[in-house]
Formats: sequence, C-alpha cells, structure tokens
Amino acid sequence: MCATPTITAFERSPDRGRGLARDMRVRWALEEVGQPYGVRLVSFSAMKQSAHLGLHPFGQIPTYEDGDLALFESGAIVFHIAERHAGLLPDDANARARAIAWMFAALNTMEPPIFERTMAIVAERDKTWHAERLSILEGRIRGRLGELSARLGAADWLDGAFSAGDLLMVTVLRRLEGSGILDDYPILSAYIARGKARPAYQRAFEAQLAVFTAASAG
Ligand code: GTB
Repeated sequence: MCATPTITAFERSPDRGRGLARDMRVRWALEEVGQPYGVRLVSFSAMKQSAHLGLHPFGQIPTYEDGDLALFESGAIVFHIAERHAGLLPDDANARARAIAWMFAALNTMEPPIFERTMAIVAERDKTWHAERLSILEGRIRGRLGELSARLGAADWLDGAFSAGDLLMVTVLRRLEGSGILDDYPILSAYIARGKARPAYQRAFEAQLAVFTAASAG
C-alpha cells in the first residue's frame, strides 16, 4: 500500500470549478480505487518556478508525488494508479491491453482535436482565419465522435467493465459540454452521463469545486 500521494492542481482554476482541468481525471482515478490523496495548490506563477519545474518540465498541473516517485502527464499518472490498485484495469492480459489502448485513444486520438478547438476559441478568436479553423476542427471532432459512438453502440463502457480508458474518455469528451456538438451524439451524451453518475466521479468533482469555491470566497 502506498503512502498518501500528493497531486497538484490550480490554486484558482480558469474553468471556475467545472472540473475540466486535468487534475480532475487524476482525482477521479484515485477516488475510483479508494486511495486518499493530498493536493498542493499552485498559482500560475509558481508553476513556472524552479521548484515546480523540477516536478513538471512544462510547468503545468497535474503532478503526482508518492514517496520517491514524482510523475507528470495526467495519462501516465492515471496509468500508474490503475496499475497499482485494483479497479481500473482488468486482470485478464488481453482485456487489460485493450483497456490501455482505449486510454491512448482518449488522449491521442480524441483529445487533440477537442483540445485544439478549445485553444482556437480561447486564443485564436481574433484571427482572420478563425471561423474556417473552427469549422475544420469541428469537422474532425465530429468524425471521431461518430466513429466512437458507432463502436460504443448499446454498451455501457468501451470494452466490458468500466476502466481507466472510460475514465479518460469521459474527461476528454466533457470538454465538449456546452458546445452543442454532443447533442448530435446521444449515445456519447449518455456515456458521459454514466461516467458522471459514478460516486467516485462525484467525490472528485466536489473536491475540485471546493477548491474553486474557497478561492473565490477568499
Ligand atoms: N498533457 C498534459 C497532461 O495531460 O497532464 C497537459 C497538462 C496541462 O495542459 N495542464 C494545464 C496547465 O497546467 C491545466 S489542464 N496549464 C497551465 C500552463 O500551461 O501554464 C488544461 C486546462 C486548462 C484550463 C481549462 N479550463 O479553464 O477550462 C481546462 C483545461
């Protein structure tokens, strides 16, 4: 059994407590496996200073420290948690490999165009080519959502029981909430809702929201 790990999260998340920052997926994984954890909150300036850069070469959150292990990259952290605790990866070797493939699919196939769409909206709105860029990205996203929806079909989860692949996929898809895009993919909307209904998700969500609420009150 591990000592209590410590993760880092935004001192004041720009998402205003909507659970879209990537500490949410780490919190959720820790809640799923029943591992208590501590959180060190970091400001944007602290993230770029040497103490934090020693943990995270790109000066970002989340990080994960457990004894003499320090990790960055939310996917690597979730994988580490899933490997060391029961509940997020199947025991059967082939099923485990497939669940890991879904983790990569979430982060490597689905997340890039979805994240780029957010960046286009946040950072490229004033560009002359903004509308065209957004349309290209949304076309790409819709293509992937259609494929993912077809694969999921009537199943609850991507491959048998809920796994770290589902956990990452739901956090990635959640970034489209409020865009209207998910309205055209009812299978995926229901999938996201199933993920969000999990008690572990709700505990993780409340914990990150409490940080934002406290920061706003202070
Ligand atoms: N690939 C890395 C991982 O998966 O861990 C990416 C980590 C990352 O992008 N971290 C972001 C960060 O630290 C926070 S999650 N940014 C500060 C910086 O780079 O200086 C990305 C994020 C930020 C804000 C919102 N939001 O406001 O909705 C959502 C997600």
